[in-house]
Amino acid sequence: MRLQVHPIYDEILTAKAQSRKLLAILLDPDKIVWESLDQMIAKINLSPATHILIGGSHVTSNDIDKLISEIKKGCRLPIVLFPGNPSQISHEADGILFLSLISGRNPDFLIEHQVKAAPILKKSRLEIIPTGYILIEGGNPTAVEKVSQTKPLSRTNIEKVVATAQAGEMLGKKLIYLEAGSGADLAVPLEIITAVSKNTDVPLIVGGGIRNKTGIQAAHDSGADLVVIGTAFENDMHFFE
Ligand code: 1GP
Repeated sequence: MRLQVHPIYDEILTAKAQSRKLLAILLDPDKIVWESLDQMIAKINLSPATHILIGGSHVTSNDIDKLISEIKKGCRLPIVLFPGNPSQISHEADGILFLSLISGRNPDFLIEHQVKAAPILKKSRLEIIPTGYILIEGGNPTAVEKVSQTKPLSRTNIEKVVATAQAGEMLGKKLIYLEAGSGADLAVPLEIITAVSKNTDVPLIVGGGIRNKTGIQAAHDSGADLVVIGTAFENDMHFFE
């Protein structure tokens, strides 16, 4: 039988209970500059990051295993998969956000990919973290919107976003991820973060379009337990200095 251990999730719960804010750097395997990987790992080690997420909406790289094992040689942060589809599963990682795109109505992203992934995950040692993934309008069409062929929730319909997050929680999701989309013009509105955080109990991840320290701070202050930074670090390795 698969031994169930949850060190990553337990640590997120502990951090939430202690109001200790978390930060993840999202790495897209397609955008890795291998020649400067060591330098990038050194920058991650000097940053306030607590987690590394690996994945993207449409990753074509076959080097996810290699990337993770290289990172592990020089960095002790937990590595969590953030996959756009089951082809991005790597047994080298520590855990996986087992995402269901609950803001959308595309069955492929609600359950089909998960059905395909389940037998693979059942045999793996990855920590599986069921996550309700909620896409919010980010001002421009983002990759996740295009790939999933779903409409994001309106930035102004806070009630609908809260109800979606609550439904996710009631369905047993252990995390809620509010996503504006990678490279979004507009990050998730702070009012939405506040409302979801006040009206749900599970830890809250927020990402998409956050490109400076003020944005990170504001998301944390509004109730995000873990903020995700992708593009800003990808464009500038010195971002956290
Ligand atoms: C995307 O939330 C993450 O899924 C990060 O977004 O690339 O805009 O930081 P950015």
